[in-house]
Amino acid sequence: MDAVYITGTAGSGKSLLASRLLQWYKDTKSFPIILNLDPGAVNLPYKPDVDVRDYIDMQTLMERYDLGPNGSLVMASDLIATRLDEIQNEVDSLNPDYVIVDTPGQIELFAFRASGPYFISNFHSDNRVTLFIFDGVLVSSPLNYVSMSLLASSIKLRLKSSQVNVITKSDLINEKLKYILRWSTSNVALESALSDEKDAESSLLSKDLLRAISKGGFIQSPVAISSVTMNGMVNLVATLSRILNLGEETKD
Ligand SMILES: Nc1nc2c(ncn2[C@@H]2O[C@H](COP(=O)(O)OP(=O)(O)OP(=O)(O)O)[C@@H](O)[C@H]2O)c(=O)[nH]1
Ligand SMILES: [Mg+2]
Repeated sequence: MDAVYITGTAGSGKSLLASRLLQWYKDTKSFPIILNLDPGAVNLPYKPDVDVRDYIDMQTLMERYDLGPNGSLVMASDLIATRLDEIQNEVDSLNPDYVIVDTPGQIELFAFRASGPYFISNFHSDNRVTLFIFDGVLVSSPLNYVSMSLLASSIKLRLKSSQVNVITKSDLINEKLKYILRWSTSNVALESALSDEKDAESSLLSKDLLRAISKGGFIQSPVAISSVTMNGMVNLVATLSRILNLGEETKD
């Protein structure tokens, strides 16, 4: 069983992509399942096969500990790791080829607290890969692109997993996609676009950050997709297969 974790900022398209990957793998005659790890999910575009909400109930947490919506989300995220064994057993009993893991919308609760990294390193699978989603609509300026690359690097540092960066909603950004893809493959093009920004201080800081993450080997060209038109999905699935097939040596 291979595990594909889908991470990204709130509303970036994690859940819809999870449902599209599920269908893609089903169409190729594999047996995929979706594990929903978002205790705060209200409406999902798929029916989870295994659901953390069966183990952690936000409403009960709010009432029992007199918490507001944010406090209960923090607590619920911290509790995910405590249910790892039960979730593992439920997934194993289904014996899938792929488990697609949809993670909480508030990425800081999953990646920057202890629970998410603990879950990923202790949940057993043959191979694993993490997707980090760049919301295409948010990365259409060079300054935002660098900020998002920085966030992608810090998620990689925290989750210690092979990572594929993905730009979603490519159908909404049409022309701009070509610039984003140029920045993603050429630091020279990105620095030149940063130089054209009016905000000189942010531009300079972004160039420094870009050089730092580039030097650390964190720069990685994202795969652009649309979960609406399905453009780019072939590339994404091929990239995932390559990493998953490489196996053990790419895990960390
Ligand atoms: N046009 C377009 N819309 C998309 C795409 N991917 C997601 N969306 C829309 O973006 C919104 C958010 O998508 P979700 O899949 O719920 O995003 P999420 O990251 O799971 O959101 P949270 O879990 O709430 O953080 C929904 O209205 C989706 O229909 C895409 O590729 N193209
Ligand atoms: Mg979601």
